[in-house]
Amino acid sequence: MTDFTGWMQGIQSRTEAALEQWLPGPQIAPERLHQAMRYSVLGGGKRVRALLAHAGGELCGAQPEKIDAAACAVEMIHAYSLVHDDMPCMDDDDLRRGKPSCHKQFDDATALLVGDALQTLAFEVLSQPDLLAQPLRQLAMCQLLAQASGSRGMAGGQAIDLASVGLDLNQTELEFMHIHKTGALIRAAALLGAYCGDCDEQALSALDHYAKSIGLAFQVVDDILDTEADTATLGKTAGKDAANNKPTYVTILGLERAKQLARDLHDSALAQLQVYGPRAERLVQLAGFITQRQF
Ligand code: GRG
Repeated sequence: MTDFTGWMQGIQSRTEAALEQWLPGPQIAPERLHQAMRYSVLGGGKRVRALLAHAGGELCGAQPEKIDAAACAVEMIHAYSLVHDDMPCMDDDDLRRGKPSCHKQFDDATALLVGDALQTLAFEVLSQPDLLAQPLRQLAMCQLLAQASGSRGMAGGQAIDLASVGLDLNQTELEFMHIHKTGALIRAAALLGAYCGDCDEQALSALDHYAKSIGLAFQVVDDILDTEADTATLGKTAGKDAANNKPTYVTILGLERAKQLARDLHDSALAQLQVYGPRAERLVQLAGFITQRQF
């Protein structure tokens, strides 16, 4: 096995190349929309969801070329969510991935359309006819991504988030919001990678448990970074949650208990993976990366 950093950079660059291919060129009409889509997707982001898709796929012996499609689809949904989240009607943020957010660089209407078009492009990628030899499995993958993104997944979590401003949520309510808002897509990323390979029920269940725990850990760490890191490091506005009077793991638990929770979730994520040995190594390394990241 290569080192984790080398593996990560390899996945990041192959994902970038695959996204580049899927996104319509900047000279293709309507040029401004395609330029804004490319602006929002390419050249930024940690690609955590693509990494999860590949690590989940490795657990199940999937071919990297197949996983690329799942990774691109999830990254497109993620990019759409960031573009819409930054708009004035939602979180109203001017900075994303270290540059002006899409509606600042272009305009509100374009940003709205960028999100819409990225969402449908994700399903175009995932439904391409020659992706898998098992069409029913591929249909299940489309269904999984749709559920993870929709009102019982990410969009629902966003609705709860918007409604929770100024409220005193308890930890259970906060967890419910994050399981939907960020956790659902993170879970889908790992499982979609696995579906590209050949997984038995036990491996899928271990991966499901891993993805749920690491999805929550991702959010706890995000809350910690929002209080501890600076805007330049994050590439987005730091301290935004406190400024917006939003409940976070840090406001509910305090910094030290939030850090302990991230460690506990990390350990829980790995609990069922030991039996898979080297096949699960990337998942193990990725859990460490997600919980120890600085941005
Ligand atoms: C608009 C339907 C709709 C949903 C938006 C996920 C989301 C819901 C909004 C993002 C707001 C936010 C900052 C959430 C915290 C966790 C998170 C998703 C951070 C951004 O993800 P990273 O760190 O971003 O993976 P990069 O840029 O690395 O891809």
